[in-house]
Amino acid sequence: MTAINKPAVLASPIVEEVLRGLNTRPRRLPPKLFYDAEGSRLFDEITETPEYYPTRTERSMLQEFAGEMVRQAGKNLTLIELGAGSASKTQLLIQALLRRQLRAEFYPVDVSSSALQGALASLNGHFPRLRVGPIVADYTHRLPELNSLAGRKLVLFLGSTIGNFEPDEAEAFLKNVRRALAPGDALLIGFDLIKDADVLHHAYNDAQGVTARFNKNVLARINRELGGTFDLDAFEHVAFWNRRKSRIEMHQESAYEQTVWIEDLGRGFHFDRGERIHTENSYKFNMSSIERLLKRAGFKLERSWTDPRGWFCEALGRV
Ligand code: AVJ
Repeated sequence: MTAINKPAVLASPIVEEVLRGLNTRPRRLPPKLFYDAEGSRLFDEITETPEYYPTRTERSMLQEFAGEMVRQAGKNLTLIELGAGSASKTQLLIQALLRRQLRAEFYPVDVSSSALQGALASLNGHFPRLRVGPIVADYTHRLPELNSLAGRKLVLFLGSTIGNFEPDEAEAFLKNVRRALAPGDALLIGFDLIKDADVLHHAYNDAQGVTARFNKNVLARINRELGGTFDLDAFEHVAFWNRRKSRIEMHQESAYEQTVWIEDLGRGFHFDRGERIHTENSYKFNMSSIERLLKRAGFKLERSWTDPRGWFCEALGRV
């Protein structure tokens, strides 16, 4: 006779973080919660808006400098990309790499399996000399084991994703990356630079409201995955440049006093009118903050590239 087990309760992986974040004052939700399939799609849509300059700027820098970047990184490279998303910019580095070496391995790591599937689909057929090993993982929690990989490693952390970390977390995170690497390995990391406040503001308040929808998706996701009852029209997208802290802040602001029930947490959350949930920080850097951060994490800033407007920086750190 076949034993039938009781069905296990599959807790959504976001339960803990949502509970913790909504219990904290001021309330906050970690930005990685944006990136379910819908959020990853919305992020890609943000990158197409005229106001959101980082992706376009970084892409044009990779178009121009990918050859120099991989040459600087060294011979016989294995690529690991943290937060790969759809990996559309990475193709430029892969192309440059495959001009210099016959074969290469590429390990894209992301929390979103749908984004990785997209990455795989877009690489498919274009690079017959490339082996791709996608890894679905929350790399902020635990880095994949890199010791067993062959050759010199180049870790890519593009798009200024590092800007989502608090300064102390950024340092701790990069220290972890460095510990996973060996002497001679390298890190190519993108930083969004401090610039005109208006340019920054509009990049996170685009006229079509794509960023607002992206921000709201975190509430929609709680509704979908945890049986939440957020009224999406009762919260407003708020994003502004905090010059003192050198960061863009994004929040959801409760339009009026309300209580939101979340079924899987078995309780309601009361919001005052005007109360905010802090959903993201996006830190902006300058050359000295970049150099300091890399140095503290144990990397030597070996070389950096910027665009003509000085809006974005690609830095090569060496272990
Ligand atoms: C993917 C973290 C680089 O901070 O600019 C875009 C995410 N948030 N618009 C950023 C984001 C709002 C983005 N990063």
